[in-house]
Amino acid sequence: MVNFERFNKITWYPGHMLKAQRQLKEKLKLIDLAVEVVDARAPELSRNDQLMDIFQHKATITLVTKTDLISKDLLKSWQDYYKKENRHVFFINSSQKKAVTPFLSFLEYSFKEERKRRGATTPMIRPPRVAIVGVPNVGKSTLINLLVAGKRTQTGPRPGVTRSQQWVKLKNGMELLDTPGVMVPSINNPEKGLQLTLLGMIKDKIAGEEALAEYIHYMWVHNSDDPLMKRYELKEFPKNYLELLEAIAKRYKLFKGGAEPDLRQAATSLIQDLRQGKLGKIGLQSPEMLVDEEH
Ligand SMILES: Nc1nc2c(ncn2[C@@H]2O[C@H](COP(=O)(O)OP(=O)(O)OP(=O)(O)O)[C@@H](O)[C@H]2O)c(=O)[nH]1
Ligand SMILES: [Mg+2]
Repeated sequence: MVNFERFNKITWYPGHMLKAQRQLKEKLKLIDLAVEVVDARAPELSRNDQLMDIFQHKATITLVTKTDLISKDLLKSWQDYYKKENRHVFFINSSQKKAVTPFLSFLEYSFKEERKRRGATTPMIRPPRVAIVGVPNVGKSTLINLLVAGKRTQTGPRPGVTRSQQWVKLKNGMELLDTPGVMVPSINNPEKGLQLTLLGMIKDKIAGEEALAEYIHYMWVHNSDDPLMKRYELKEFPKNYLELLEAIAKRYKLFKGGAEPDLRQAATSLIQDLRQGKLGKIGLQSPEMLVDEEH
């Protein structure tokens, strides 16, 4: 069992995030609609309420990305959950180019609804402007490239790829603002910090690869289904994360100098396998867990 208290509180709020948040406030008057992008593996955990406070008087829609990384059942539970909550939530898997057409229609529809709500009667004389916001690495820039059908923004499997705002114009006239991902300034719960790091939203070195490996081992102890055993050809479940890392080092032939297993390399491989979906479809949060947290 992991004692989370012994893990340090995780904080990753470099200067560029503070600047990004300030620049969003400065641009607020120009923006008609905000799209809050979150990760399907933990849609509520990957929200930044403080960032979204900036848009409290604007129309906002939530886009859940990376639906390919969770099971169909979990996806269905989240869809049902948001329907009941009456929230504007759209789900997408960025590797399916077709998925973008209904989202674009949804954006246009949301924009028209917002104008109606505000009582606007005259035609719009300037293009609608949409800010794409959220925590790092959720797929904001990837979404923009999909919508524009070209490589206009920089993307990558690391947090903090986008460092400055960038406007991108779509064929339908809409202007999208790509923005740097912004993390909450401080995460009080160490377990949540580890989860956000596993989702690639915080740099690994802050928690440390071994701590992340320990958390992955803990997750599997609590999971009956076991792709981990198959992937690493394990005969029995490792008693602790060090045993797991040793087994991975042997499986991948990761040795330091002579015969000593390279546990750090093994931890890096484990984290990579998890993120690339090689250990199965992994959701870190479900609607049921939210209910439990409330009680
Ligand atoms: N599996 C999967 N990967 C995705 C999806 N959308 C984006 N990605 C990947 O997620 C990683 C991060 O994507 P980005 O678009 O750079 O994320 P971002 O939100 O702009 O990140 P920052 O600029 O760091 O804030 C990239 O490796 C993308 O290929 C998706 O729907 N499914
Ligand atoms: Mg980006």
